Amino acid sequence: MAAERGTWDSLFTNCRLATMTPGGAAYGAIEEAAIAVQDGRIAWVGAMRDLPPVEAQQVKVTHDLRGRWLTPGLIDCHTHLVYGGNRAHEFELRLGGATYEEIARAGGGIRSTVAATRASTEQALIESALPRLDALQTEGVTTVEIKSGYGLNSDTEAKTLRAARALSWRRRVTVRTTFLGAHTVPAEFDGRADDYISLVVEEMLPAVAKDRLADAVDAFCEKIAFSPEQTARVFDAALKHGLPVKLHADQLSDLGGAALAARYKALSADHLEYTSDAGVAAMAEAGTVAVLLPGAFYFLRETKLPPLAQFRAAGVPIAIATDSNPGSAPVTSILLMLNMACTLFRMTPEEALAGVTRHAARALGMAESHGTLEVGKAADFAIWNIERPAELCYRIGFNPCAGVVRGGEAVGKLAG
Ligand code: DI6
Ligand code: FE
Repeated sequence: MAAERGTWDSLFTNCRLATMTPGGAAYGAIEEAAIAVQDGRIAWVGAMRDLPPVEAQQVKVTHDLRGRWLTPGLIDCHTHLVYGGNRAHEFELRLGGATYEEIARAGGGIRSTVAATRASTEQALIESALPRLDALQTEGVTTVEIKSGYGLNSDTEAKTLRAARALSWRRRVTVRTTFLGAHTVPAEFDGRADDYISLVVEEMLPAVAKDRLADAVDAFCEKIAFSPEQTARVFDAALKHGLPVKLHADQLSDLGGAALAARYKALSADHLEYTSDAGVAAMAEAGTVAVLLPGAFYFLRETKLPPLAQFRAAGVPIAIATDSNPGSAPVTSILLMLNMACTLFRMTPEEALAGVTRHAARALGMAESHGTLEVGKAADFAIWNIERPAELCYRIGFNPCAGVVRGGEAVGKLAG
């Protein structure tokens, strides 16, 4: 927190900071605080009384936040934001008694979104994702991970990842892309899952890596998708191309996905309702983040809770994300996920907030540069009209966000 002499691009004064740095006060809170920005990064953070004489700093712009709370920009570390169409009809079918798995096995589910995504132009995919991205951003999200996985052929997977990257040029938001070619077996490979995996590892993944379209590789390890052996083939190829891995693991059944992900030093294993004690231990050992997705849990009316107590006891970092997708989580509210993480999973508000900041950054391999308010990290902030951080988790359907700053620049207008 040493005062650097020089010019600050902006200084936010009279705020309360939830720095989310671990080990000290709850939420890493600093009351009566200030935070300064230089070249898109945090240049100074601390208590107002320790602020070096402001004249000496030649601050370009000062924002008096008049007691508002400021948190790190929120990070949605697991979404499938780019896709064609929607699946409201399957929602009706499920309400009529069909299960998610039955619909998938009957050729609906992911495959119906694949058909709509293949039929969409890249531009149409961008345009349809923008309102969803805007909804997240309005609630303080500054970084979003976006997976492919509704293309399932080389052209459409690449189109999806390009559309995802393009979103970051259309909005002031940081996008991390993940190649999820192994999401499900496409209809044209029915009964030939191994052949499809060969296509993924021999053609699709090398092309995605060559064009630098993805920052990580994911797979869906599940009875209705891919076996642990098939998943391992995808992971071997990912590591060969220098890409870190993540996994949709143990969502509907325990195939040992969490332990498999840990064996590959995965950044994260996600969903995890059915994860065993051995899976938890393997994740702890590997430093793999547990990404919990309460929106999918809720929307599929799952009753098996992820092993939260075990994750806590083992010291596994827990992140929370929307899983925004048309089938199992048509969610575009990160604040609602904070609420659900607390009400459904009994996480504490502080754990939930760490789950969309510090731990979410780690799940994306961005812990060095994002996720907490510390000198040198990206100046990504959300500003809130709240009295205490727990309010972010407490309300349902209310957005107290008063402003968003990404890379030191305001997204839209900051509330005065
Ligand atoms: N698990 C999920 O919850 C999403 N993908 C996955 O592997 C849902 C995908 C969908 O139903 O469209
Ligand atoms: Fe997902």
